[in-house]
Amino acid sequence: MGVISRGFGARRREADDRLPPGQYPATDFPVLSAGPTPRVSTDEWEFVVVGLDGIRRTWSWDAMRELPTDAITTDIHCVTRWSKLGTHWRGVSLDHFLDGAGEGGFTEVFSYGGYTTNVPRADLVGGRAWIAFEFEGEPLAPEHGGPARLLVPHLYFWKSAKWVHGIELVLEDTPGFWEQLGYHDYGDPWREQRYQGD
Ligand SMILES: Nc1nc2c(c(=O)[nH]1)N[C@H]1C(S)=C(S)[C@@H](COP(=O)(O)O)O[C@H]1N2
Ligand SMILES: [Mo]
Repeated sequence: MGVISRGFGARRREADDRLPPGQYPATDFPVLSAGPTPRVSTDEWEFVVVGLDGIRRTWSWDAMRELPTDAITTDIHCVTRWSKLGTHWRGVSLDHFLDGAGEGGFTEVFSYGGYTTNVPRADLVGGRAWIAFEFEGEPLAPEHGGPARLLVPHLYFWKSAKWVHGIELVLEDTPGFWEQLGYHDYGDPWREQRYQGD
């Protein structure tokens, strides 16, 4: 019996190391949407980057899909306390889109359907954020943000805007949809930045 409890104990501790404070591991993949699911076909989909210079750059679906892709294995953490460990995605690093659009400052991410969220520019570059279009080897389902969503796994999952349409670079941090309703402007799960003031 002693051996078995030690075994479970060690496994338990291993899993817990990957869980930020106050999170539990989910086995399902909950859908959290503030409104109806917009249906965006890849024919009409475009990705827009408005640089600090005010210049608007756009990519069609085909142009986006011509860029090099990354296979991403990562943990995701929702502020409602579920985390999903070891999820698999495919996407294009945001470095490809933000390069040359201006350094420093913040971004306003906007989605089809009207959702917005704010992220410092530095958090979207350096291979830490993607436009993701595949989940577990399948095209990303509409309810999870398909055809493409932002994936910023090191921040709470509300920063990973579903049905992403574009990013505007700005000098001042401007709260997005959930941030205006009291959620944290940055949202680091390891520092439990759930609400303004955390
Ligand atoms: N456009 C859009 N993106 C969104 C949301 C939303 O309501 N609309 N919800 C956010 C929240 S709070 C979370 S936890 C995740 C949920 O993603 P999922 O539904 O794929 O689990 O998407 C985030 N991105
Ligand atoms: Mo969330």
